[in-house]
Amino acid sequence: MYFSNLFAPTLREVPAEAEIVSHQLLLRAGFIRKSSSGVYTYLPLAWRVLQKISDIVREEMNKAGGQEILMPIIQPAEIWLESGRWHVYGDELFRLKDRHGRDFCLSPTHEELVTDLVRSNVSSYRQLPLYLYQIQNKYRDERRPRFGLMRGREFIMKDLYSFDRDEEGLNLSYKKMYDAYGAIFKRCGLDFRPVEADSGAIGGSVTHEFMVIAESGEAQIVYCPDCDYAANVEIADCLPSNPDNKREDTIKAKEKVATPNQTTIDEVTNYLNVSADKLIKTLFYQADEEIIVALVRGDRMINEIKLQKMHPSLTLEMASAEKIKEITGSVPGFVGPVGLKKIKIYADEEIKSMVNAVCGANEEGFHLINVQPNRDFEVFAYGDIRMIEEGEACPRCQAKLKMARGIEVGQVFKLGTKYSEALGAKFSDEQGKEQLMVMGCYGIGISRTMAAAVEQNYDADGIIWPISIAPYHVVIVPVSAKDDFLWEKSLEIYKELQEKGIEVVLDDRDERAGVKFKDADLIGYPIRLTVGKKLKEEGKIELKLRWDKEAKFIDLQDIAKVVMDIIASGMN
Ligand code: 9G3
Repeated sequence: MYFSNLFAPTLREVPAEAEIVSHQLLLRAGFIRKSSSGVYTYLPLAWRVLQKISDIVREEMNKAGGQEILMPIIQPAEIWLESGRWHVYGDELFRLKDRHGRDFCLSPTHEELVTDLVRSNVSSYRQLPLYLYQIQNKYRDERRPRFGLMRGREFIMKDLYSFDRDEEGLNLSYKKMYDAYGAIFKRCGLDFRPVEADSGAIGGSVTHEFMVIAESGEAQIVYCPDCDYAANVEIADCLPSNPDNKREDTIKAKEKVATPNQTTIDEVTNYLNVSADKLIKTLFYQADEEIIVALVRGDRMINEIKLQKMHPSLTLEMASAEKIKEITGSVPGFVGPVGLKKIKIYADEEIKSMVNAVCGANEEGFHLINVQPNRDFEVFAYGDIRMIEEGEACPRCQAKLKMARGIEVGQVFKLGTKYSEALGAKFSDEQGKEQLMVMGCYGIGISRTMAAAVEQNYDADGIIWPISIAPYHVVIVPVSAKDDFLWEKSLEIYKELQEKGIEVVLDDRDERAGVKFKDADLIGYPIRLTVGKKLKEEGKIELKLRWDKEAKFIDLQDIAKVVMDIIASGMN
C-alpha cells in the first residue's frame, strides 16, 4: 500500500470530548471517525485491526466447536415479550416499528433470537451440544456514550451461545469457552485477567468477565498477587473485620448529643472525637416502590449490587431528600436507624459486632452515641453489603488483595434454562423424555478489544500495535522522495516483502523524513525500515521496532528474513 493512497486522515489536535488515550489516538491516527454520539466509522486501518482480532476469535471459536452464523440485527418484539424482557429494558433498547406498525428492536444481544432459532430446529439429544456464534453489530442506546469505542451505542461483538443436554454438559462448554478466551486475549497480546463477576439482570448463576488491566478501565477489580483469585469488586466477598472497639467492655446507655452542622463522617468523627469505624452510615434507598435502609460502618462504602441481591428490585436508587424528610423528619447527615418504623433495615455484617456506636438522631443538629444494634434498632437482615478494599485478605489464600481498574472485553455466562424455559426450547433425551436445553452465552467486544489494546500499548508518540493485530507489519520510509536510487531500492524491498506475504506500507510522500517518522510512530506500525544514505555507503537498511528506543542496521539482503522472523515471533 502506498501511503499517499491510504485513507488515514491523521489529526494534529483531537476534540476535547476524547478523554481517554485510545479515543484520542484512534481519532488522531486516522483509524475512526464519529458519525453520531457513540457511533463510529471504522476507517481502513481500524478495519484491518478489527478483522485480525475477529480472525483470532474465529479460529479459537471454531477450534472449540463453534459454528459461525449471522443472525438478524432487527428482532421482532414477540420473542422479547415471550422472554419477558421487552418491558425489562427501558430506553437502552433501540425500538422501531415497520411500515405495518409492528414492533421491532435493534439487537443489543441475541439470547431470544438464537433460542427461537434452536427451539424450531433441534429436537433430539443427538444434536447437542450445539455452539452457534456470530460476529455482528450490536445496539444499546447508552445514556452517555463516552470513551470512543469503549462505550458506544453501536459496537461489534462476537456472541456464542451453547446448548447442552444438562448441567454437566454446560460446565464442559463453559470451561471450553473460558479456556478459548484465554487463548484469544493472549494471542491479541493483551495483559488480561478473568474475574468472577455479577450475573446481573440476565440471571444465570456463574459468570466471569475478562478484564484488560488499564487505568482508564471503568470496572474495578480485586486480585490476589499469590493465587489466581480475582473478582469484580461488585461481587467480591468481604469478611467482617473485628474492629478494636470490640474490646470495649461496658455497654453504655444511648445518649443524644448536639452536633450542630456536623453532617459528614469526617465532621462527626472530629466533633465527637471518635474513629469512623464507630459510626453507623445510614443510607435510604428507593427500591421500586419501597423505601429500604442500608447500614454500613462509617469507614466503609456500600455495595449496591450486593444490596440488590439481598433485596431484589428492578430499580434501586438513593432516596430523595424529600423522601428522607418525610420518613425521618430530618435531613441526610443526621439520619440513623433508631426509631425508624416499618422500614426494612439491611445491615452489613460488621454492624453486628459494633459496641457504643454513633449514628444520626433523625433530628437535625443531633446524633446519638452509645447506640447498640438490636437493643436500639432492629435489623431486618444482616449480610455482606459493603465494597471490598485494597489490602483485605484473599478469600482463598489470605494474601493481601490488590485493586486494579479493568476494561471488560469478554464475558462468559452460565444461563441454565432461563431462556429455554421461557421460550420452550426442548429436546427428547436418550429415554425419549422431554428435557429443557441448558444454555450458556459468551461475548467478546471486538471493537472494544481494539480500543483496549491501544490503552495498553501506547507512548508519547502514538500507538504501539502488538504484531498479531497491527494494521500493517512494516512501513518503509525513503528519507528522500527525490533520490531515484533510494526510491528504486525502497520499491525493491516493498515488492520483496509483499511477495513473502508481509503487510507493508511504502511512505511515498514528498515529505521530510521527520514528518514520515512522526506519522509512522503515531499509527504504530511494529516495524519501520528507513532507506537512507547508509544504503549507498554500507548496503544497510535501518530497522527500528516501534517498542524499542534504538534502531539497528541490517544488510539489504537479510531484510526480508529478519522482518519475517520478527513477525513470526510476535504472533505467539
Ligand atoms: C438489552 C439491553 C442491554 C443489555 C442486554 C439486553 C447487557 C443484555 C447482558 C448480555 C449478556 C450476554 C450474549 C453475549 C455476552 C453477553 N446489556 N445484556 O442482555 F435488551 Cl438494551 O448481553 N449476551
